[in-house]
Amino acid sequence: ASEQSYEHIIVTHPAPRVALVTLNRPKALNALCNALIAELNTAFKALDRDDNVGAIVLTGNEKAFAAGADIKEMKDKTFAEVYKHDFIRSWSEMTQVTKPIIAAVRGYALGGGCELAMMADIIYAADTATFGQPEIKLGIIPGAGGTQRLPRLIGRSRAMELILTGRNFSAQEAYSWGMVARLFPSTRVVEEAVSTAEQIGKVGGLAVKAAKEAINLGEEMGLGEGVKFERRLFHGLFSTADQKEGMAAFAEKRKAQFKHD
Ligand code: CO8
Repeated sequence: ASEQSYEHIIVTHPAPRVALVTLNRPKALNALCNALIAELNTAFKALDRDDNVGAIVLTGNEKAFAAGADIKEMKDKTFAEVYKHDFIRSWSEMTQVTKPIIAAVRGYALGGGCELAMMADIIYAADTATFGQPEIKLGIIPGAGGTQRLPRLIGRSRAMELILTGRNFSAQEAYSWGMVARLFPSTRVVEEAVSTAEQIGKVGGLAVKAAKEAINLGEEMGLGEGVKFERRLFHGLFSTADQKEGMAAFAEKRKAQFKHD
């Protein structure tokens, strides 16, 4: 249902209820041009609506997840242009997707590429992947959430150092700081992400949606409000068929068959 052909991305369905979105501008190391971001947003919207999709994996290729915003496309832009059209704002549409997104990062995830990975809900990385926010070396700063998400993920001092110097950091560093959930050999990272997405696709879709919503909205709230919001969502799930099925299956010692409603 969400099949459509694109120029800069490829959308496939490698496992039940899993969509795999592959960035496909290999000659430019998946530099994120406007057309690519527009396609990505269209694809994510369609997949979010598709009842046959439970979770999404986002990847690039072995050499690059994405080497950042397209520098050649933006180098001559003026302040008036970027301000008038609110350049980069459309990038954050990815954060409106309600289904889980797992970024499977191989190769370079630099600048906007690192920011794109951080907009995902889970990051799996190849042990050879390279992350970085090199914008400072181009006379700019991260513009797609890097100054906000990186410190929240790895702590203020580390994020400050990385963003102010623009030095790359390794997958091992990203893993030891908690930004990356799991490391794999490069040849396995996508299949592992797909396998996790498949697992997520099997449990109740409404509970998955509520869990993601609680975690994400909680980040914008104080602890007390967040816990209360969580409890309201928790209460709401008692109105779903999946809650009745999940608990009945436990009591009857059988496997639950979730219908995602
Ligand atoms: N933009 C445009 N083209 C790129 C980019 C990029 N970010 N990265 C690589 N390319 C192109 C190269 O120009 C080259 O093209 P060509 O063959 O036509 O010369 C091709 O991809 C292959 O790249 P290299 O020959 O450079 O490959 P190497 O293996 O020698 O080097 C590197 C790989 C180290 C990753 C190198 O390509 C590099 O440093 N790239 C730029 C990294 C960078 O600075 N990224 C940050 C960009 S700024 C940014 O993302 C701002 C984000 C702000 C929020 C969003 C804004 C839109």
